[in-house]
Amino acid sequence: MITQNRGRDLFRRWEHNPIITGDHVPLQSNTVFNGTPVKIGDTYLLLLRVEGQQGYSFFCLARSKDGLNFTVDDEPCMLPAEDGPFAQWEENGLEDPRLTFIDGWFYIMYTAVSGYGHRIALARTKDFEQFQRIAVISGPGNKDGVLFPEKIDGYYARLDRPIGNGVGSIWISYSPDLINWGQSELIISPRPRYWDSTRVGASVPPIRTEQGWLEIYHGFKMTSSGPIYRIGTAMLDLYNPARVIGRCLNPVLSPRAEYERIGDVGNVVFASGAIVEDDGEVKLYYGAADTSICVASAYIDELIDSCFEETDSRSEEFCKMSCPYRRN
Ligand code: BMA
Repeated sequence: MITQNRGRDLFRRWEHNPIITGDHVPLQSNTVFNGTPVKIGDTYLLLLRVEGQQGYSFFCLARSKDGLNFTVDDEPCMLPAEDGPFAQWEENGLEDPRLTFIDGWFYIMYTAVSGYGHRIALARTKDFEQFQRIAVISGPGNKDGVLFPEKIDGYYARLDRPIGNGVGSIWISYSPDLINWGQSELIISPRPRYWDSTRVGASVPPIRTEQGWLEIYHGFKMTSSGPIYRIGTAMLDLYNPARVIGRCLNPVLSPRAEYERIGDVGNVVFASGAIVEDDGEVKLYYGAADTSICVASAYIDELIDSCFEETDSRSEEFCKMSCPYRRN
């Protein structure tokens, strides 16, 4: 599908973007954005964040045979829990799901929102009909949880974005059972001067490549008219993903199209998942202006190269620049 190139972005937008808007959702919805994809055989599923007219979000499923033209199911597939241990943490909605297939299950890391703030929660499904909630797996002030698709050294691993002192950075944590998480380490910080100078967070569950774990992340820079959310790439060591071995200098996708510039929250491109096709094409699904869902595409080799361009990014010097607050 690689099509429209706006010149300055490595990712090429599909010419018929946006692929899903509130008009495609057969429910009373305000907007739909930040969907996470999975491909099962020749069927693409997109788990969508739908914001209802009331103002809080929940999840719906959309289906497609080509990854471009989707039909949204008639009923939501996951609503905020109304009773039980999750209800207190989901009373303001479910946001930004990220899907990872591991050990025969599709795991969904999502943001549970309550009056106490954002927490990362974990659910799973085998068939996208029955969804089991597993646990709330972070304290408040944390979101953008993405699960690695393999264990590292016998442990599950995740990236997330806790806020400490107002600084949002990407951290890594490990778990023996997906419930208890620890050994947390800061790995990617905002970079002064750059497009991701104010805040960064994980976006797409890490993609295994020969060069390492490719992480497609988001970052923003604050401006006098608010943040501009862009998408970038980083490469993590395959065996020790706490070690960042590459990071793009330039964003790989920035808001430029009208549907990315204008919406409920303008100047936002925000990815939550990607499909790597057999020929190396990466279809990136992203929310545009918190109002619609779009797709853009690039080749995996281009994305790998973007992590290493224009700098000897494997050097110690680079690693310090990537994460200035880290001590080793
Ligand atoms: C982030 C998340 C996303 C949202 C983005 C831009 O913090 O809340 O859901 O798309 O901001 O508003």
